[in-house]
Amino acid sequence: MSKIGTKIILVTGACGQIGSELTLALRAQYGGDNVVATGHRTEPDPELRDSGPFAFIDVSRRETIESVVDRYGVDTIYHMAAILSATGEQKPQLAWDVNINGLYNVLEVARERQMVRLFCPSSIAAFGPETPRDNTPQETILRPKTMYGVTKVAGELLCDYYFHRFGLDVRGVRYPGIISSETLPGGGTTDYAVEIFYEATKHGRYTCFLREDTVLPMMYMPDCIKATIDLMDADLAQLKHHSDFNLAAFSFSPVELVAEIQKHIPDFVCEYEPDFRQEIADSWPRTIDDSAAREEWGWEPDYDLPAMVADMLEKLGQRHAEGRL
Ligand code: AKB
Repeated sequence: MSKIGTKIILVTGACGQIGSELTLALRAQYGGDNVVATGHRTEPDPELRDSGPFAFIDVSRRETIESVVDRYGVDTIYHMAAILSATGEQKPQLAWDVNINGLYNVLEVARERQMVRLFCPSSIAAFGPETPRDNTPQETILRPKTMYGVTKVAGELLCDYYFHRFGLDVRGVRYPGIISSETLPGGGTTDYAVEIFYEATKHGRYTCFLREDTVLPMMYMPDCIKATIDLMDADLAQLKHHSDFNLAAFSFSPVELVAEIQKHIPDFVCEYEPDFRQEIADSWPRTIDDSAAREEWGWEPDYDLPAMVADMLEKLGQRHAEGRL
């Protein structure tokens, strides 16, 4: 049950790449019992399972969300469950169902219960080949060519509709590719930038599914968590945007990332075999103008490319040495 004056948070997609680290960060801030982690099918890892409540929900079945929300008295949701770009091209119907019907269910549950706040991420996938690719503006052409991108644009519009029409305080950012050392991503086009660290650490070589010169916007997980929590904590009166903030940290191509890794592992070898994900990457921006996020809620990243690479290799190297990779 909700305790008077205490925020009760639910995280969907809590076993995923961002959800798993976000849940632990929220539990550290608000207390383990006040953050309900939910997943679809994946069993939570021991740290997630033992640090607070966990429940299974299927976001495309509204009653499964309602029963967990009502059981715990949830008043704030971080809706991280989604099908990403590459899986979305292989299973477009599933992407629509999870990303659109799932979001609609979450919005309706939140509206009916007059929740305090809801976070729903968008992505650089909201942009398309007609969007300016360098320093992509906050307000620009949104004509994505992937199903994932279509659901992200529709999701941004739907979230803003709920804000203006029903007064539901929905917030979101357009995440770039996220690089992390704890939970592997799944089904995205930017996943190479995580896989490469595991392969470099374990085997000293990697075959990249994007061309070596494909520049994409990226961000390290600590900055991703900081941005997510800071936007949710921001003063509503300062926000002119709500669900569609551009967000940036740094951009690089695979060959630039390889060169940075080679500063730590000189023998590391990378080969390139572009597949269907190349076309997706070619439709996304290279660099992002995130001045609205900086002005409206003080966004500023802590990590650049060299700092991120050093930290990733230190963390994975330690796990490898302990036989835990
Ligand atoms: C993907 O590659 O699909 C995601 C994203 C950029 O939203 N990481």
